[in-house]
Amino acid sequence: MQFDVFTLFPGVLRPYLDSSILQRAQQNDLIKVALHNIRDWTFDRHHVTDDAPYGGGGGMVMKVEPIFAAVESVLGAPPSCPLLYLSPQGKPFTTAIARELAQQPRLGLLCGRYEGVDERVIEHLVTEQISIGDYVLTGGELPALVLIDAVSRFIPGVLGDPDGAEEDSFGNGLLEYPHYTRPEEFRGWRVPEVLISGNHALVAKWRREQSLLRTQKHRPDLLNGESKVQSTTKTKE
Ligand code: 4GX
Repeated sequence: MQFDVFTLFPGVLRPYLDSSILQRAQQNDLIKVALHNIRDWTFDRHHVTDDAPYGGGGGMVMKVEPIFAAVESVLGAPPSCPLLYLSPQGKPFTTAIARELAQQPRLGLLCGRYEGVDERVIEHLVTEQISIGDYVLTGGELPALVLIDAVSRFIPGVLGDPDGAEEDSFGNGLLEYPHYTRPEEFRGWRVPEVLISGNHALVAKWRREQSLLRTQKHRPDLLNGESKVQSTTKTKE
């Protein structure tokens, strides 16, 4: 799968992509990430990528022409694949969306800075807006990395374990059970005895229970199938 990232700061993505699991995925040709500097598609003397908003007010807006030039020269006019814009105004990113996007052969990701991009980019070039959470960052680069990372985990071979991503939290709709490794005792804190019992059935039962307990305690919304929107209805306990 190929990711094409359009950004004013390609340098901030490279070190993360070229480490650990994503580095190995690129070496094994399971994913390819091309970084495109939007500034390379400015044709004025000062390579201007942003400008003051019409109507006044603070902040700067990313100009429409360099973004269209960059995206259309890389992905075609019109683009031959989805172009996602990372934005707090987008659809909340979930494991289901990550799994779905992993089916695509190619994805364009547009990273905004400042007050965002000229709305004509959203209206006429972007196919979908995605949000990684209800907070505002300084740019779309971290959200793009989050998306690439979460999507790549669903591409067969990226995780060593063949059914890796499906086993994790949310893969099965529950939070994960606790994990331990050696030593058996550290500062008097022992690993739960069941895990060193060698009884695989008991271990499986304990893990299932722990997953349920944790989900009930920290994310009851995942069990009740209720809306992700926090309920304001008061209930006992
Ligand atoms: N989930 N950001 C987008 C520029 C911007 C500002 C306002 C539209 C409107 C974010 C998030 C996120 C920072 C990316 C601001 N675009 N992206 N950027 N949360 O915070 O995806």
